[in-house]
Amino acid sequence: MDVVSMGETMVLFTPDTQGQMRYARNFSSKMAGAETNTLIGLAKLGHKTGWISRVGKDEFGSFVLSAVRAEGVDTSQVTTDKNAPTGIFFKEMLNEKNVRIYYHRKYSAASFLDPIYIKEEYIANTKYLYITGITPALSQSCRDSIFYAIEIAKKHGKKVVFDPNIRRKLWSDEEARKTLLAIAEMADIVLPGINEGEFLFGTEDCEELAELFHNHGVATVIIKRGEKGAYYSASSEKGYVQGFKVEKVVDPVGAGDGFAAGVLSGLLDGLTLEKCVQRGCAIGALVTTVSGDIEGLPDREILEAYTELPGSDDV
Ligand code: KDG
Repeated sequence: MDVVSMGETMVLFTPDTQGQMRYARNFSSKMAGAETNTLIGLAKLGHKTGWISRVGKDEFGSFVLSAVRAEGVDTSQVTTDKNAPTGIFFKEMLNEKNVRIYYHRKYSAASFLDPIYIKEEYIANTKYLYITGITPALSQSCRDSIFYAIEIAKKHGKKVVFDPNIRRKLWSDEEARKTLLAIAEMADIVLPGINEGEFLFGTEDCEELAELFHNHGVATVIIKRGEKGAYYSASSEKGYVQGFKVEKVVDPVGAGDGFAAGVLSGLLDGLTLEKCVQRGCAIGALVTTVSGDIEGLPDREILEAYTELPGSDDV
């Protein structure tokens, strides 16, 4: 595998109309989950990816599993739980900029992920382990699973890439801060959004934030600045990358996962850090142009056509 990740994927219901969801009568169903969003983004670019998770032994579980598999992600490490349901969630689009998420995932099958379901050789045989801050927020056994997976990756000299992906609905601020910093300290590359950096360290200054992460032992820090682009910092290179212009944002959710796919894909292709970050920005922008988390993720042809813009070649 090129990249392995672990986390929950749910059925996503989106009202067919914008506005308060209480007035919605028709919903479209899709599937989404931060980790599989990134794995699917990578698979669409031709990389080999694998997902570790649990789904319920129910119709939604079958849907999620076959949809993730159909996108080219290996699902051999997904186990089925006959006692707990597959999680679902709703995305209320008040307008393109104001989106509210409602989870129905407490005691879901994925929240019963446990180290006993993790096979050492699966992580030992990947190039990158990709972790987000959502999984450790789901339950104590999910948190244990994350730390166990990182321990395996480190034992086998694999790189750990971490997106804090803070979900304040899932845990207290205090618990989130403590756990996310502990994970960041074990990661090789950290990809926080600017607001997440502020949440963790109390500053929105990119350069200061990067230094603070470096002081916590993180070698490479890439800070997402939304439509403004990103800032990257490693011992060998640092700098700002411009964001890609988007004519009309349709749905901003999932842009960060697309960004992670772009960065990881660039690393796998051996690009410079700057080019990796540019690819991340391009994919993040593309994701926002389409409704749904994964539907805007590009294949190579679409990515190349999109990035054939002045000053953005070789992305
Ligand atoms: O990044 C998008 C995800 O937040 C969304 O797909 C749902 O995975 C999800 C979560 O746990 O919030």
